[in-house]
This record gives sequence, C-alpha cells and structure tokens, in this order.
Amino acid sequence: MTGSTTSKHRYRLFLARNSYAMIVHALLEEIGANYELNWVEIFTDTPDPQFKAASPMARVPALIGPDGPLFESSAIALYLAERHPDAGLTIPSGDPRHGRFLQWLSYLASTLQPEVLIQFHPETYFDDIGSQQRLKKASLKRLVKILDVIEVGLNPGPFFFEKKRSICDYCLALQAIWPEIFPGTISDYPNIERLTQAITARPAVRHILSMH
Ligand SMILES: N[C@@H](CCC(=O)N[C@@H](CS)C(=O)NCC(=O)O)C(=O)O
Repeated sequence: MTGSTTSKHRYRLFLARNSYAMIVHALLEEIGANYELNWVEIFTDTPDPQFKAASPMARVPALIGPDGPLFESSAIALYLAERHPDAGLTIPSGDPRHGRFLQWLSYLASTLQPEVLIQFHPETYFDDIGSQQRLKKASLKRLVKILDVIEVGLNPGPFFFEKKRSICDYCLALQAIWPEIFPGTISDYPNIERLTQAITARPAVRHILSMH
C-alpha cells in the first residue's frame, strides 16, 4: 500500500490486523506518507526476524523510518506528527496547550492502554480462566474511572483540542472502536462516541480500517 509521495522517505510499517498498529497506519495515510506495509504474525514463538529486530517484544506497531526502527504507538505517532508538521496533528512546544497535549497522549498510552490490553489478553497475566475473568472484571472497574476522565476532558470537543485535530484523537478513536473496552456501550460516553465517529469517518481512516 502506498500513500502519496509528499515525503521522500518510504516508511515501513510492521502491523497486524485490528491491533494498535491501526493508529500508525491511519496516521501514515492521513499525512500522505510514502509507506509500505509488512503484515506480521503476533503472539507467536517464532516472529518474523526483521519484525523482532525492529520491535524487541514482537509487538505491533513497529515502524522503520529514516532514523531507524521505532516501536510504541504513541511515540511513533508523535514522531510522525513532528516530522510532518504540515499535517497539523501536533501541538508544538511553546503553544500553551502543549502540556495538555502531552498529558493526553501519555494518559491514552500509559493509563488507558494497559486496561484495554487486559480486556483482550488476560492470558498474558494468568493461565487459569478463573483468574483471567477476575482480572478482566477488576480492570473493567478501572476502565470506568479512566473513561470518565476522558469524557470530561473532551468538553467541549469534538476533539481533545476542540476543533483542532491531533494525534491524541487518533490514539483514542482507534482504541474506542473496540466495544469490549466499555463497561456498557460507547453511547454511555457521548463525547468519546462523537470523537470516534468523527475520526473513523475520515477517508484516510475508513480506507485503512477496510484492511483491518
Ligand atoms: N504499548 C504498545 C502496545 C503494543 C501491543 O501490545 N500490541 C499488541 C497488538 S494490539 C501486540 O503486538 N501483542 C503481541 C504480544 O504482546 O506478544 C504500543 O502502543 O505500541
């Protein structure tokens, strides 16, 4: 898959379907980057060696860019947004909103994401089903509080920074499309729902989602 050629460098994205790699895939498409996709198998004892070299825990996404390989979706998102400022997806240092931009980016990666991962992969914590179920239940309770903070933070919306889109919006929307992360349904969180609908309706995002 190739985006337009606004940047000379051809990125290479290691990705798996319906995974955190969607965030980076969407951003590459959104910024019109020149990129190629390298679909890999995850949760395997024998990961693709090139993928493992780029991502030591064999987790997606990993991106090979002009400065070498990178892993961690939010770090890659920030890297791309800063490298492609014309896309307008970052809030640069010096802008009074910069601190809050970093706050939400970090919150989505380090507070929301671990609970989301537990909902899908409790077996990476416990072998027995009973413990897995208890973990998921406890984690769902934590998700209630975490989602409440995001819901309030999205006032007035529709994005984290009102009408200005940023990578934070992609990092949230491409986790919030998984219904499993909501104790009820996404409709209980109208601000999160509105943001997710707005981001996933974008042509670039619809295009990449059709591949996942
Ligand atoms: N913090 C990482 C999490 C990446 C992650 O856990 N990705 C999952 C797929 S959604 C994965 O590759 N799991 C394979 C494994 O844990 O072995 C990021 O944001 O990039």
